[in-house]
Amino acid sequence: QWCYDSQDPKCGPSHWKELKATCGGDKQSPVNIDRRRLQRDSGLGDILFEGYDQAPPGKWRLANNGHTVVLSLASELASEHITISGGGLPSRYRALQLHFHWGSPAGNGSEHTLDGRQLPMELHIVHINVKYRTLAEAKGHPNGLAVLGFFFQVSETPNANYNTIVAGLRNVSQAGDSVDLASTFRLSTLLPHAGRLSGYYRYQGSLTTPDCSEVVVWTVFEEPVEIGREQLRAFVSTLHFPAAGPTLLKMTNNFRPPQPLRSRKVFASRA
Ligand code: SG7
Ligand code: ZN
Repeated sequence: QWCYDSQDPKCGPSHWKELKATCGGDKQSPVNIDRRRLQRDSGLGDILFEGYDQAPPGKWRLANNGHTVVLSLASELASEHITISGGGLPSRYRALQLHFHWGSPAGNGSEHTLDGRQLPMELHIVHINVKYRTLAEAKGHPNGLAVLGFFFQVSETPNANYNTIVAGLRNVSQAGDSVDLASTFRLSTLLPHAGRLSGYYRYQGSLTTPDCSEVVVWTVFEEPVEIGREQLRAFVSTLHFPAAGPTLLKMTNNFRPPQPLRSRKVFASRA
């Protein structure tokens, strides 16, 4: 089984390629975004977010999958109308789930880095190409998935839009736990301010966990989401990795470090 170094360095990211050869491939994620080496692409207009601004018909489900906390819709049908398109994406994509990567009380935990710097936390919204029915099918195609990445910035005041998720963490503190959230909220409320989403980076990469399938069109936004210091602390201190022995291990540093860019280019939507 794979893990993060914070669980056991013997199954951490540097060993993933021994389990799945793809994890040692040439198009792996995350990467460092070196802002001096971007290629501006005027074709990268605004992404069209549909269904992001409506409360979904069903309930949100929060789950601890042993590697992160995942938010998805309790009924998969409910996400049918939450889609992204445009912005140079090769197709329309439907939202599947979102999850986070974070650090520890001592350090930051984003997966992508900006000019070599890690940010406190990163949100990933995973979407599937509407041409494909299942994740397994999408994994067979280079444009099968589109993941949106958002960095977090710590503020002294809480971000009330994250209250429902943060309050739910205590119900999913152990691996395998899941809970249906009582309150409904719109996905757009978890994003940075609408209208500040036109700055983003685009490159072709992979899932950041095994099997590391190289099927992801990545979009990483410039504008960070603000989160309160105490809210961020709730992620670091409430959740646990699967127990390996008698003692519980807090879920911290669940990020993969940047992978070589090799012959790839990172494109920028604006100069
Ligand atoms: C997290 O990251 C989970 C996985 C996800 C993986 O461990 O969110 O998803 C589920 C449903 O457990 O894997 C296929 C997939 O979405 C990798 O996603 S990521 O590349 O965006 N970090
Ligand atoms: Zn992720």
